Amino acid sequence: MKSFVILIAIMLMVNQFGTAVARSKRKRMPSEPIKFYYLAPSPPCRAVMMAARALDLELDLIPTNIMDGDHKTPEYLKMNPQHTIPTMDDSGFILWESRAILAYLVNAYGKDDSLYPKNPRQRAIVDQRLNFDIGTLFPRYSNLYFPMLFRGDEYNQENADKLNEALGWLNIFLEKSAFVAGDNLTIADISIIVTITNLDAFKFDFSEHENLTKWFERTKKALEPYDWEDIDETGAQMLADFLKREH
Ligand SMILES: N[C@@H](CCC(=O)N[C@@H](CS)C(=O)NCC(=O)O)C(=O)O
Repeated sequence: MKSFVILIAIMLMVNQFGTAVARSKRKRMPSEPIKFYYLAPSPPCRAVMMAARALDLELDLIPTNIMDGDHKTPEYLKMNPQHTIPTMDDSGFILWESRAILAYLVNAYGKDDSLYPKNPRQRAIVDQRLNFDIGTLFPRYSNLYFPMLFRGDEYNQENADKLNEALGWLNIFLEKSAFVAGDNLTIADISIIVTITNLDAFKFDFSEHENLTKWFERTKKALEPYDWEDIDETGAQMLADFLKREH
């Protein structure tokens, strides 16, 4: 009798443990599709759209044409006074800044933490790369290309050299790992690739950076199932066509 009771108790514990594991692995989903204010060629919008695909999240896409001032309407400014795209609205929770959105989506809806690891040191490296992206790589890209895209200015060699220096640092980050923040794809790769895809479409030659060139091929492949071509390559090509028209 005693051993029968113990057996039942063990079975109950195993069952509860199994249920807890199943619950922790079950994916949380938004109660309704996340509203996403975007424009197809916008690099930060492209990063979030690919991450949403990787997380199997449905976005309610709301085209927001910054050329027509859709981002400066009173309604938009009430939501995001900084008037930037992308902006997301997850059942009333509003967020902008693409890298913050990427982190939120993985934290809130990732079935695991592989895209944004919880381990403090691994996460710190992802954060360092994201900060490098927003603070160094993207500004150096935009210093070179924004004047060309939006003012029709000439190519500036000094700004190109600065951009190339940042690419050199990225190349060094990639000496010891397959992806920018370790051995697997993270949101840092997804954030950084959109700039590199633009450079590729603009025919900026970064082939001297071998690790970077190999990483670009590897990351494109990793993102293929999440519509890299449709989202990232197509968006970059739109910008490249615009650049050609300006020159
Ligand atoms: N750091 C921001 C940059 C957002 C940004 O500047 N987006 C551009 C389009 S790519 C924009 O909204 N420009 C219009 C404006 O700033 O008024 C992010 O990553 O979300």
